[in-house]
Amino acid sequence: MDIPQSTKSLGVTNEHDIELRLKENGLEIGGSYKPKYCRSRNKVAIVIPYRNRKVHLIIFLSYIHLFLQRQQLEYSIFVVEQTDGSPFNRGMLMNIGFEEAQLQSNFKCFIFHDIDMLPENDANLYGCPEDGKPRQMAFTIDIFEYKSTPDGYFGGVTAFSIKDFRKVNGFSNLFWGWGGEDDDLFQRLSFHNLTVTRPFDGLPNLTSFARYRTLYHTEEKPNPERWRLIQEGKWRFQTDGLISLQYRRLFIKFKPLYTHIYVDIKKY
Ligand code: BGN
Repeated sequence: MDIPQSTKSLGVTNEHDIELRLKENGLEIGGSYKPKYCRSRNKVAIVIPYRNRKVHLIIFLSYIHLFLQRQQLEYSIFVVEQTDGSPFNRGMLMNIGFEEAQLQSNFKCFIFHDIDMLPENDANLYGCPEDGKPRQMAFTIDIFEYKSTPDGYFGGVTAFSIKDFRKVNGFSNLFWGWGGEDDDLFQRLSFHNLTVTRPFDGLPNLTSFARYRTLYHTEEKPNPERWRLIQEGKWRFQTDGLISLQYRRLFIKFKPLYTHIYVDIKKY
């Protein structure tokens, strides 16, 4: 596996070296970890929607495991991969990760994480948010020149208690192609009076807690339907989401660095 030069600074070499190194640290099969010398308060499931980004996957995993371990978290990583055919459906893959993770263990909360986002600051805590307080983890991002993202931005990396994600009925399943599913999710939060929190709440000078670096990729094809879907979203909050989720799981594999769930989802 060829890892780009720019990521060597993250200590990334190749997949096998990373597996060995992380195993020495105590990583268990399926990409699960428990701190050795203390008990983590809650168990966190990290859900990554995925297709065709092998190099990103290796870079992301080699970075995020060490990041999470420095925070002494108990966690597992679920990579939910969509088969070829239909346009990518980020929201639906997140919903699937949410349901599948619960078949494996009793997670208290979920972090829905794009594969191309790397948290820069160890003070950005990936522990569970309280009920009623979903968290937007990314506030300033390198590709936006680290300018503050707008109040309504709820993409990239978000954290939910299990109860809140059920309450909002998860993501919409109807966003095929790039864009809008996160805006729809934000509307779901407002509809249910859930307050968005951020890693630096109460510490307004420390927005740098929520800084992210992104991994480069070519632009995805935007979904031309996204504005209409967002606009009409409110009529579907109760009927479209976890409640209407349908998919075929082709396999689940417990790999050294992550649990790999391969799914067939169709655009009807
Ligand atoms: C927005 C996208 C989001 C995306 C952010 C950041 C839309 C819907 C029409 C407004 N929303 O514009 O999905 O996370 O950019 O890239 O395209």
